[in-house]
Amino acid sequence: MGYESIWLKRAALPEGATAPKTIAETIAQELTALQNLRDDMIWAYLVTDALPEEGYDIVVNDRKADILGGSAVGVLYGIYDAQRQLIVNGTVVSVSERPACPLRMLNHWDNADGSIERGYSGRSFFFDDGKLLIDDRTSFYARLCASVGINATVINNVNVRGDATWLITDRYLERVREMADRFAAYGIRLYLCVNYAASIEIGGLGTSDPLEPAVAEFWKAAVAKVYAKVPSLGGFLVKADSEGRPGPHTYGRTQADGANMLARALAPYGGTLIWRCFVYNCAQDWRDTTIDRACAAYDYFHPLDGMFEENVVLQVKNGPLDFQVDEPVSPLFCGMTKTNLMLEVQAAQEYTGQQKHVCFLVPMWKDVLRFRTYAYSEHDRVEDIISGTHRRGACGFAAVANTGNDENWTGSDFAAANWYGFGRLAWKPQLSAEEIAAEWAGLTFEDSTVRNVVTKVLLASYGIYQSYTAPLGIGWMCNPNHHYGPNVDGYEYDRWGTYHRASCKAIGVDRTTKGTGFSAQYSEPLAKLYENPETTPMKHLLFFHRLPYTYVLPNGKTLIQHIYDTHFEGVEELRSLVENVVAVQGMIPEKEYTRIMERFGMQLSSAKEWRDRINTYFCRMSGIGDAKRRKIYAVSEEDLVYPGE
Ligand code: GCW
Repeated sequence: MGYESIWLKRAALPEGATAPKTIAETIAQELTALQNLRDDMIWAYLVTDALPEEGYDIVVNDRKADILGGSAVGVLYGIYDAQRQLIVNGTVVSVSERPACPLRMLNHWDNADGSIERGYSGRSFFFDDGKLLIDDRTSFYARLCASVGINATVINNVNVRGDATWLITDRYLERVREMADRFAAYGIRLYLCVNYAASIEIGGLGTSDPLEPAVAEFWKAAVAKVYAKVPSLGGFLVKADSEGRPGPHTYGRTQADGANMLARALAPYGGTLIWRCFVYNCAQDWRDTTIDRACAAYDYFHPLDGMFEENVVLQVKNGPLDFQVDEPVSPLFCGMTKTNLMLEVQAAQEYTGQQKHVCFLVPMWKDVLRFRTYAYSEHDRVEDIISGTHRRGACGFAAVANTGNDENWTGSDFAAANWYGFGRLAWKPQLSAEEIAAEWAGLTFEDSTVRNVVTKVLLASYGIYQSYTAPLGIGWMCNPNHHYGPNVDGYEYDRWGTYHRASCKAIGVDRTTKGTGFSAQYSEPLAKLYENPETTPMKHLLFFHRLPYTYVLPNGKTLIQHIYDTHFEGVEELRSLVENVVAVQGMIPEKEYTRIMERFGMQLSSAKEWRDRINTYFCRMSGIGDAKRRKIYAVSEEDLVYPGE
């Protein structure tokens, strides 16, 4: 086929299998794949009303296994579970599974011309040159998604421009339907991103004011046309009033006005309107220390809680800024108890090494999911909220996808574990990072030593990446625009609201009530905890506080020494991680091994660059030397002091 079906490659489809057109055909193919994995067992399946729609039970009795599903999709998920068990463990045991999040969705930032915004794995396999691509890869993609329980996908970029604005018109709808049918055969619903200003750009109106009846009429007619052609469409995803995209603010209207107008057009067809909360002022003056981008989403949306239509879901990025290596959880999860919420994370490694660095994000996502919001008297974790525990309407979990048309789908072989892990967590947030890493390694590699090494590499990778990049939750410090590699002041005097404000004495933005007031957006006791550096989690210390380099951390080190130590140690830990993989060279297929080593080479040189730039910058800035006298590029030893010596 010219490309690899990564973690399912050992669940071989029947010889000559063609893209399934219905879910029944998919089940038949996957049952054969299952049979091929274990042909001495009898596999049977049944759809039963006794189970929730997407749920399944596997009941194993000696040599017979019954797969019961609440629907055909439930059965399919059960079959994938059995395949997984067989590949990873060699046996299958009885299980009973129900998905946690109702919506388990990928967001692709693919443009109609075939480029991918923040794509690190080649070009789009959905679009090329203004056309929709539908081929075997479409179905392989759906297979991979369905195998981890992903049930929704948005194929076009949230920045909807040019041709993509026309996806909801006759120009594309025939092909959109074909695409939707391909996905439906795997239980996946297609969603589209729409251009909020479509009423102007394709509707010929002079406005996209949500309260203007002609605008609502435009959308009603557009949606009617879309559903006449593509009845299975899940709905729309919208980025409005964000980074130059149009939105209701232009007309002095609220985010709720905009979202509700579109939601009403979708409601008669059962469509869902997903509206992003990534709204902030991206034309800030760096001189103005009173504006804090971190506050923006909550400031805009919290006053609107309870004012959204039932078929609106607000999609909230995990942190208040933008997919940095580590951010505190968005306070919107504390303050929107009357609104359907969806969590958005980024599997595409925009700020986490761009799929050149190994960075398994599941441990970070787990922290977000486990986060207690204190917004409810019980079941108040983010994972409860996005599972719809407190709401009737749709809720869920979305990841910005990290795929492209590279042979291995994700550029870095290890990055596939983030795609895989996202799906597994959306299905079952209680799975541990260790379980997910071991599952993925077990599915992807055959040798048990390799599986162990890979699991270890994945689990260590996030902490290592964190240690050699921007310290203690402060974020950014990367090169502007493309966001790869270190540049401490890259965003310091820019318009994006992303400042560290380092001086010769201190670093950080005071986001307590004495500063920008961001900490007060959280429920108690969180607000109080974040108010004080001593009770703020160390990994987010510089997100909330401005502190002197001599501040003593809970680990007994000064802030500056901690920066030096983590940066030196991070690179050394990375080196030893690479050595672990080198040690199993002969046990990994050569092509994969070569690819992995190439990426490690890039990661190592980039990690060193991060280490030296960060250490040197803060050494020169603070005039404080490294107590351990390691190599830092201070201009002159005479410039430095060594406190306590
Ligand atoms: O992280 C930023 C990216 C933009 C992206 C934006 C968003 C799609 O740098 O490329 O645009 O977030 O999430 O909308």
